[in-house]
Amino acid sequence: MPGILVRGTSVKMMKFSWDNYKRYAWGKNELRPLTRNGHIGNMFGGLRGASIIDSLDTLYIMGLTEEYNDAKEWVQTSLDLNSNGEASLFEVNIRYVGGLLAAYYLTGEEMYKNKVLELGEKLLPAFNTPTGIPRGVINLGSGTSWSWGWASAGSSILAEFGTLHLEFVHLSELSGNPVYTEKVMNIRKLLNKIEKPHGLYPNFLSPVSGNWVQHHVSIGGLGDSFYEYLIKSYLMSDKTDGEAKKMYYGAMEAIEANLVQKSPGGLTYMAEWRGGILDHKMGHLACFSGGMIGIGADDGAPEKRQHFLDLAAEITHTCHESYTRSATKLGPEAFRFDGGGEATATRLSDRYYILRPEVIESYMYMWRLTHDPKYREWGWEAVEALEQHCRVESGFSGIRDVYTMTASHDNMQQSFFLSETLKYLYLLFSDDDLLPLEDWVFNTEAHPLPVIRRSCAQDEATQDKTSSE
Ligand code: DMJ
Repeated sequence: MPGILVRGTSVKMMKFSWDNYKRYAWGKNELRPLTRNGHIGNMFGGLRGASIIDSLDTLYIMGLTEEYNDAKEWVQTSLDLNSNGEASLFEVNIRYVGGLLAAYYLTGEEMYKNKVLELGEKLLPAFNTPTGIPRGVINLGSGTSWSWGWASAGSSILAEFGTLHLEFVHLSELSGNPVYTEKVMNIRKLLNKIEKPHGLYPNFLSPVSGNWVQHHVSIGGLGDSFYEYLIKSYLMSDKTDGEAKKMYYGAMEAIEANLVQKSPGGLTYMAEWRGGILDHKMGHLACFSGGMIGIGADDGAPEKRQHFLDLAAEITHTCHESYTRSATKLGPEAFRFDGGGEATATRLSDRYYILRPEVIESYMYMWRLTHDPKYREWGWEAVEALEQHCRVESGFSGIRDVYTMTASHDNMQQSFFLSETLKYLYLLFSDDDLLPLEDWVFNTEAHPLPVIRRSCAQDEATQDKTSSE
């Protein structure tokens, strides 16, 4: 299937998702495509329009101009940042801050810059803890923050406080206020210093004592994007952030020594680690790691470069297997390598697929890095499966069981389907010079942020020095 045709298909899928969102859920956070209404939820603290903010860059990149203009107008006239609810710091950061930053950098529209700086300021009180490690939930009006009720002993989550760096560095760049960078550098410093079991980073940390609360390690949910942001911080700094680089390759060494496994059938996977005991399970979320290891290959030790590329390809292959081994050719939320099966969900509760991007994300990176046509073939398989099983009359919906052909839909068109899944599909079938990886890093919600060039930073520093003399 020629790339140009599939690219066109991903644009049509975006337009279909967007049109239905616009028609039935305009201004709400997500579309409920079966009941044809909007969903607000409680993740964004009263902020609205998550699907709009998450879609701005995808619409712009795809050349859906009319749709992009509608989205822009909504941000201009209706995005109200004076909300007073309880928000997930992580979700607001990756979707709203990331989405507005990307829209600004792609279009140069000052309005996005003003909005994102206004929002950024509202997030700062979350860092007012004894250690400076933010708590997970913040009231955007009062600034009060607290930990998730479900997180053990009032702890903060590694994947949440470890997934702020890219956006916060850009907030400092745009505002000229170093406070954002200081906040995330403080998190980095603490993580660098603290003792790590076998060099691993557990998922729960106390924002009060700065100690680990539990020894559960995962490259999937609760841990995932912390590792992603280490290598991407290094790349986004024009390869000047040596600390991020060191921590990333150190973490990779520990992950390889403790978590990477080979199944009897020859599939490479990342197990989870619970105080030294391995759980032979891999979440869909962990499938982003194929792409991450791929983009980190080049800057590893010279003798490890090929090894990292091979590992990235093996993990991506395993994740593709989790798709091919299901009836629908979509992958489950989590798959296991024990109990007789390989790369399949054994528990009923793990069989769902909610339009997540991670597997397609790794196809996109691996395509860019290798140009092996299999990654485009796999992307096309995913398009066909999405069309067959997730398209409903008024949008796209997640499904409850990837192993049965009679789909039971979950009635939710997640905003990350528009920001990530469809964008990565589009990029997979585009030329490499569209958002080249040398110039852009994608935040964990697929919002592109520019590499901060050393020469620009130096020029600015010199200029500042000159003007203050
Ligand atoms: C997205 O919001 C982000 O990719 C996040 O890092 C993980 N979860 C979803 C997509 O699955």
